[in-house]
Amino acid sequence: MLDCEKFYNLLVDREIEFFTGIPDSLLKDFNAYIIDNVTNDKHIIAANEGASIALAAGHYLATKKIGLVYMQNSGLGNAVNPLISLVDKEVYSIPLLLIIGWRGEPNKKDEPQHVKQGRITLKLLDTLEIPFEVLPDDIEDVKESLEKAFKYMNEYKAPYAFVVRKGIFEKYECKNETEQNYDLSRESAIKIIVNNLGDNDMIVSTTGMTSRELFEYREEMKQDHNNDFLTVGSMGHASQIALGIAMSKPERQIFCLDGDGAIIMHMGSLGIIGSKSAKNFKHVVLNNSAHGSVGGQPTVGDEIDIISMARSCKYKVAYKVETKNELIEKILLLRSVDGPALLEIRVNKEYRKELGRPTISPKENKETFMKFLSK
Ligand SMILES: Cc1ncc(C[n+]2csc(CCOP(=O)(O)OP(=O)(O)O)c2C)c(N)n1
Repeated sequence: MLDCEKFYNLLVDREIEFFTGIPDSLLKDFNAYIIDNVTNDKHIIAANEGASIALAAGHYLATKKIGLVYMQNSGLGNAVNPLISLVDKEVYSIPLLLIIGWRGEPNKKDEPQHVKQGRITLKLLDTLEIPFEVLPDDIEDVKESLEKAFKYMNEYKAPYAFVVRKGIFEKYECKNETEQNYDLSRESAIKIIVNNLGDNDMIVSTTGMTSRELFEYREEMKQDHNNDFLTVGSMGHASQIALGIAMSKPERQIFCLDGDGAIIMHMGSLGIIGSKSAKNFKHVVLNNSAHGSVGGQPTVGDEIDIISMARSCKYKVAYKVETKNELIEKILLLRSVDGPALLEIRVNKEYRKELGRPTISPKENKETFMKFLSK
């Protein structure tokens, strides 16, 4: 296993001073180390993985120094365009070091949304003509690997990648945790929402623990999952799935249960929602100002004003709540008002450690959801 501090020091020895990316559970200890030890002007948790590539490119243009970009392999899709058309050696030729968490590594058990991504990760890097190595788990081997990586990046002025297997980094506990003292956790808010929706109201839930908590609550309540589309992958797109449904099913109320990290990832979608005036579109943002599902790394959810954003994107109404009673009142109101409507709920990032995962497959979920939606 790798000690996060030793790995970080090897990078610093190579003059890496700029870190950016989107968090991943496989990289969470290394990520926590960076959060604790790199100042905010040299570590940017970006909106999405493509934006991280661009940030590292900007850093290089300004300093001639190679930046480090970290991401889960799910994020490679978001990064492909700037990798090919910005930093590629046939375009601006900008070196950067990619650290990619390898979810869905072949022959290791993982969730359905990670299986194909895991299988094609190395092939995808090959196709992108980005040389890579699976990160060794011995620090002496890492030194040699870094030697090779920096030789390549300096000579060809192009990206180089390390693919990181599960369990490579030793545990590192973040010391810079921000205190949160809201009334509600994400899970308790989800329960209140479910309890106050109508039998025919449909939910599209975002990637990560929101979908898992929703699934578990239905199980606990001995309810079926017909009303819920659990967006297990494609982070940041739940609102557009919901909008696509809302536009074609005006007689049904469509609730998107979103996360702050997810709306920030593809924030432009808010403008599209506002422009479409779907009366039945109801956007619920569970704002814990963190990527809660992958380690609780901060988002800018505390700093931006989601309500003003919704209003300026032409949502008809936007509310913000922090307490249980306010939530009950506003969720009922949300059902009755004309949308597009948004409700931001401030929640803590805490979660249940023993939280399970959906036991129905994505295809089963799709089929039962479509059947119920067509009724
Ligand atoms: C494109 C992409 N990048 C990264 C991930 C890894 N990931 C899964 S959930 C998550 C955090 C989501 O944060 P937020 O929307 O705020 O919801 P929370 O987990 O806090 O409830 C991340 C980064 C992913 N699934 N897809």
